[in-house]
Amino acid sequence: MSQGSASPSAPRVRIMGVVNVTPDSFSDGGRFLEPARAIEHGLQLIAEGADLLDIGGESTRPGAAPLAAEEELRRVVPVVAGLRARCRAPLSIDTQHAEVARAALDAGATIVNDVSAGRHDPRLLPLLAERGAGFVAMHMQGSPRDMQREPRYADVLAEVREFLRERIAAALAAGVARAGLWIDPGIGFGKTLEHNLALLAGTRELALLGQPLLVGVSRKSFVAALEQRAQSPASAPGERLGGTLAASLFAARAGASILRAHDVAPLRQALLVDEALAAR
Ligand code: HH2
Repeated sequence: MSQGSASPSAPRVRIMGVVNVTPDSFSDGGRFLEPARAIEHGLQLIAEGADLLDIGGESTRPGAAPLAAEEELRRVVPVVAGLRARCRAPLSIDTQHAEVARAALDAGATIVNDVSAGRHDPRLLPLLAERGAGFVAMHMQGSPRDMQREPRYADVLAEVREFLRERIAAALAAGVARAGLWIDPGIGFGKTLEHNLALLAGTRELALLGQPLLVGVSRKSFVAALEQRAQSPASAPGERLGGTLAASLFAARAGASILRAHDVAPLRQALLVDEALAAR
């Protein structure tokens, strides 16, 4: 979980490639449900420059119903094991369930990415401590099923900052190592367009919390919401690369350490150019 670049010419910012082993993810559901296809996809993302992979078996898109842990396990474990056998990149498991996390850690994952930041399953933080696993603690208001109904904050940046501060303390108190603890504002998770923009604009402030900041803007609906606000048609998730890159570079320049991305090659190219120019 080091923050340094793998080689002097690689981008400073790390890229976490997304491998969704689901029938219903918002942007690529059903494409990689077969384990062999998901494994090939993960290897392709590494070839494109991903520094680590995030493997998920449950969609957390707005409105998604919770999935039984057994089904989630069935989807992700063969993919984690297959990738572990074929690459050296760190593997993260995107889950809210301790039993899924445990099986994925057994199969070779070393990081758990939890959109509930350890609140959904009280067994998760002790498990991470016991295994010495890395942890991504993300902010979400509500649950995926209801989070976009009417998200409300008095001051979204202050509230998310306080939440992340509290989850850092909870993780450390449970015995999770500070060196493996990342935080994430949870773009699109219980947030309106204005909330998402305020959080992205506050990236520098969130980075001051002292733990590496992970940001996931890839293909998210705030891009389409901005198009609609500009009286143009809303793009489909697979058509949001321009907006994704703009938000990614903004977050990277403001101190994000890791970007979670579906489209790794164009993001890496954009980061290389942006970092080279910023260094002049
Ligand atoms: N976004 C998604 C899922 N997991 N985890 C973190 N830490 N940060 C994020 O921004 C984040 C996340 C949503 O993207 P995706 O996995 O492509 O969609 P779905 O949840 O529909 O599978």
